[in-house]
Amino acid sequence: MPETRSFRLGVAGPVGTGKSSLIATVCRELSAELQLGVITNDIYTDEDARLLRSAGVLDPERIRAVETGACPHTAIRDDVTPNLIAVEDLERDFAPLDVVLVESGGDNLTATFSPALVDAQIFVLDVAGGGDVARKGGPGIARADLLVVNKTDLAPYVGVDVDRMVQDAEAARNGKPVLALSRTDTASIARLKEWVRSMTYAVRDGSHTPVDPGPMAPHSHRGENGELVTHTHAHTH
Ligand SMILES: Nc1nc2c(ncn2[C@@H]2O[C@H](COP(=O)(O)OP(=O)(O)OP(=O)(O)O)[C@@H](O)[C@H]2O)c(=O)[nH]1
Ligand SMILES: [Mg+2]
Repeated sequence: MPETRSFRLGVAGPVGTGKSSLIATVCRELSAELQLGVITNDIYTDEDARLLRSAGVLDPERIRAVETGACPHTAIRDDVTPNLIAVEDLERDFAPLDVVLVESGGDNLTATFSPALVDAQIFVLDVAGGGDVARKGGPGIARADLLVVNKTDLAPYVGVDVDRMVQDAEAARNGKPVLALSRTDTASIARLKEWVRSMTYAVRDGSHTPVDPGPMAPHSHRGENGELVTHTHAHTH
């Protein structure tokens, strides 16, 4: 890997499952040990970047927003150029960076990163989305490098059995790791930290091969006038 090339780590998952919070946790836990940068993708705003800057866990200049103006899949999968340029600019401005975290705009269960943009990816679900979500599958759930079941502290309030949800997720993943996470559970945060650290070294020494989680199902979005727009995305590999 050239001197200026970081480990690029994607974080995707449905709206509000805790992607920004997870990135803030990684920054808080690892910024003393690794040189970090963050790129956020929001459809219309730079809200996530502002939220992360105000969390005070990383030099605000190392957090940049890409405003995609389109559906999140386009920006992280079909036309990754704006994101790639943002990552490379950050790597150049703060060289050498160890890890650049890229947050996808929140969407549904189908959005995953292209391996042209990231070396590895985390897919984030939360218990509040329902215990059966893990069984619904999809490329992120089945094949992301790490699946996080977040907000386990909320499980008693939403009637979700975390162990069961984790087992369902494991069954869908063919041995790939699943991490039950909560910001109130320090042991789970330690496991997240260890996963990011070991993946950083695996990418650096070439022992990790980026995997494409695979194509997206056709899906729909509300258009600007409230109309339903259904489309698929080209899939090239
Ligand atoms: N109880 C609880 N709430 C959490 C946890 N992690 C995140 N949250 C809350 O969940 C909400 C959404 O978190 P974000 O990190 O903004 O989620 P996101 O996935 O980045 O959201 P979008 O970018 O809008 O898709 C916020 O109110 C967080 O405070 C957790 O471990 N436990
Ligand atoms: Mg966010």
